[in-house]
Amino acid sequence: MNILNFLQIFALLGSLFAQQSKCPNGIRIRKEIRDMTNAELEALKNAINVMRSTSTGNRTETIYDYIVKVHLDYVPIAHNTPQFLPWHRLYVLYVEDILRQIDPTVTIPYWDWGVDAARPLNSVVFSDKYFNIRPGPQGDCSFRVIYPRVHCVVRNYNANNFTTFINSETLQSIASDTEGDYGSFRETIEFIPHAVVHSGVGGVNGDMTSMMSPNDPIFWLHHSMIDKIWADWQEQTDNFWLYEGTHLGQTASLWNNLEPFKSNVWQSMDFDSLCYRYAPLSNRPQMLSHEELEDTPLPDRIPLSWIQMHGMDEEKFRNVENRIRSIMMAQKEGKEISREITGAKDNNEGAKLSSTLFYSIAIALLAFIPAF
Ligand SMILES: [Cu+2]
Repeated sequence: MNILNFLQIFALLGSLFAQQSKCPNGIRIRKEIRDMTNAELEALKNAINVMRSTSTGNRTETIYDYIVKVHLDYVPIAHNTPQFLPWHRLYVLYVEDILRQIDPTVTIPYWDWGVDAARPLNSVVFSDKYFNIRPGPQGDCSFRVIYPRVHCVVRNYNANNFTTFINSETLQSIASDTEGDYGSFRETIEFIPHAVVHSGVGGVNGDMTSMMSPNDPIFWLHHSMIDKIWADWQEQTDNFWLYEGTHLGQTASLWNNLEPFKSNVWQSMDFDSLCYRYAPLSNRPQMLSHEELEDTPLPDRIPLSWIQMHGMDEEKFRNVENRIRSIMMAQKEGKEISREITGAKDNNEGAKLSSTLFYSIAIALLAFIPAF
């Protein structure tokens, strides 16, 4: 056994031990929304409704509205930056903590829209088991919100012509990429799979299409899914602590603070120590059959207004979009999927090995210190 193997085993034992000892209240299991019982779904809806009816004391603002405002206030930090994934990880966790103060049994489920890619509107997410917000430009007044002005939540899609999403096959190619570049991974996820759901559900002038997207409760399920894809990617060999580097002129450091959460990126990376886990989708076919793939149209292109609202470079965005579309086209034709899904890599191989070693040792030490 060489020293690297030894350190890896040591780190693995350490992280298991660490998760047990750091989580005296147990580990939260986030299920796929279809795997929740009716009682679990009701408990989640009730807790969200308590947030929506509890005032913060600031005029008509509720706790729910306040949380929407947090998202709006941190737009430049949390979008089109390396912090996109860690910031939203802590944001979902923050809301889950509030929900659990209302009902300690609640966790935020994820919505695996990859499974629903071909027929998204058949998902339980769009049924009254969850929040059945009816589509239309006027909004659904069973769900009222106040930012940026008092209105009824809008999902402005057309049920006869709803976009498809990025399917599980394509997501798996993205999440199993071990070429080791966080910057390309983050960009691929944020640009396309993330945006297609926001823009598809929100449509023109819908809440999910805006920076007030958490106004629509579907946001939590969607961002839980985005976080799960990142967690799946982190669990690939050597990917766990990948973050640092210079990407698109932005310096990404594990020591960067993630305001307003009083945490830095490093603390957000290790989801074990944040005391939650994603349960895999139970016993359901995740991959579409070849016939279904052939029948499924490609997702709609992301409107220019979305790209501009996020300050993203249109050419770069369309390159990523075209790469994903060509992979989906190849699937339809029954070809092998390319592994080169996240495109050009930054050159950070050297940094990768040394940081992996460093963090293996760091986790192991952190895990064992409390034992003495
Ligand atoms: Cu966001």
